[in-house]
Amino acid sequence: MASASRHALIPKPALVHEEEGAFTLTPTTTLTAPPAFTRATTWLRGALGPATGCWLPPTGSDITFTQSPDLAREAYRLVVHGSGVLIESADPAGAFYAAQTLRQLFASPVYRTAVVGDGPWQIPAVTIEDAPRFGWRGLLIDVGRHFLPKADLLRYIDLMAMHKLNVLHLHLTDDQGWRIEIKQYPRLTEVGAWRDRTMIGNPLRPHFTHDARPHGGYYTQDDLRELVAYAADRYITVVPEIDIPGHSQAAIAAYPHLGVNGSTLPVQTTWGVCESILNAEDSTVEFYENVFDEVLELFPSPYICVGGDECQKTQWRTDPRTQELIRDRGLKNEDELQSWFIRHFDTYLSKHGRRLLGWEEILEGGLAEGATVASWSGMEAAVTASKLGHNVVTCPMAHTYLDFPESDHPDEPSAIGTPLPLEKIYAFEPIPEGLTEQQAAHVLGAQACLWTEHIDNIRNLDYQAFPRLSAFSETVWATPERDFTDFTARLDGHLPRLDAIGVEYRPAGGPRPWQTRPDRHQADPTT
Ligand code: TNX
Repeated sequence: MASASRHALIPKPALVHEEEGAFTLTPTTTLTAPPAFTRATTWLRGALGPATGCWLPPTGSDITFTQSPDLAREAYRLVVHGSGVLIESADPAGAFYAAQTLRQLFASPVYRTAVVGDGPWQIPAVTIEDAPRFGWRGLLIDVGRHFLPKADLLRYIDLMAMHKLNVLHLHLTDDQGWRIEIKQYPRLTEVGAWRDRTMIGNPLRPHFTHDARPHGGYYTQDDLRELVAYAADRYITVVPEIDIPGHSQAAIAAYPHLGVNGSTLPVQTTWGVCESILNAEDSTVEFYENVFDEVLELFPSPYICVGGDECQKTQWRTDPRTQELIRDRGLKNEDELQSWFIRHFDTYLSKHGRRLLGWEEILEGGLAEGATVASWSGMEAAVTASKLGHNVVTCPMAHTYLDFPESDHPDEPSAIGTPLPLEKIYAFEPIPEGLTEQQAAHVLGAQACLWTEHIDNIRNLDYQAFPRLSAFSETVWATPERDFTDFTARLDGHLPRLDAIGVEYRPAGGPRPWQTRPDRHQADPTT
């Protein structure tokens, strides 16, 4: 434990044993590895080279990667001694995580992108044995509410990899924006990716207003192929989300025939849950099958998220044609219609060898056979679904929503949710109480969520994400015991790494003075 604190390793490895001596990296240090581990070694060379000038030529074996089939999936053993480094893992992902840990053993300037000092680049002799607790170590980024430029998303993939996270849940569509190019339906991005203005502040508070700035953006299919490949090189799976049948107003704005009464709607400019919902015509289902055909081609992920959350069913309830469809299909009510929708895509996805992921509301009218459930309002849906034998991912908002403010300090920039301090996210336990061992095995893992209604730029994204994401990484990677004092001691050594990268995390002392709430500024009094 003491040496884990000394090396400030985050997430904390399962076992750290300090040895006598130290290893020094020099420009002549060599590296050898089996071809299967090339991704990890390519990454390591690119991670150590720029700041140290040591590029690890393959002409010797000072640093040796070997394949040890006895180790578990994603596990590694890392031994540093005076004359070299030995890394063992069964699979390439384990080798990659060992490489991440190895980088953390160096002083924090190793995270810079050019040589700013001469070293020496010395690391202490140590033996580390490590393996993840969960297979789903996720982060959701909502690029629908505010578009995040591709370069920033690539940077987040690197930050996730640094923390040994392995699932990027990309929330690509919502009422306020459609962010993925679909060749067959160009208006989804021509129209759906842009809005005229944006609500500032929380709709539940008395003083909200609008800015007067258009907002938008989208990823081309080549951008997405690049993101997926960049993530795969870092053992991160990108799980795309196309939200249906609610949260679809941007799509309806682009193609009004998808909506319930065919009337023209703008891309939504306010926050909160919209009334608009897709109609349940066969033609709409076919439209989305065509969309998903392109999505599947871009994203090799075994899981595809179809949303299913926060569907206001008023329009379905009051629309005669929808009521007729409900009767024709032998359904009882609107909840069953939603399940009919989701079941259709469950069948579609399993036909294509994929699995459906949906938010907990997909439980409402009966759960589709192959569905995995993301439990977000709390842990109840995780309990229900795992008792039904379905896999679940837990992301209860009170414990994992990084758009929630860190404190109730008036200068916190976020404007949604209740405070989620560092200590609370660090204490998060991904497995709900009251499950048998067999039911608990359905918990694939957990994810933190960066919803972006109130996060319109990368500086605020950094501020909301860190260091809470560092704490979260430990809840999904490390063994279940938690020691917040030990964590904060390691965090003291971890923050300089984030500084070296240029991450504008929230300092422990409180909000950065220039990051006051956006609704204090930019308000256009005429709207
Ligand atoms: C709930 S979580 C939502 C999101 C919001 C978020 C804000 C979920 C499935 N729906 O649409 O962005 O709260 O915290």
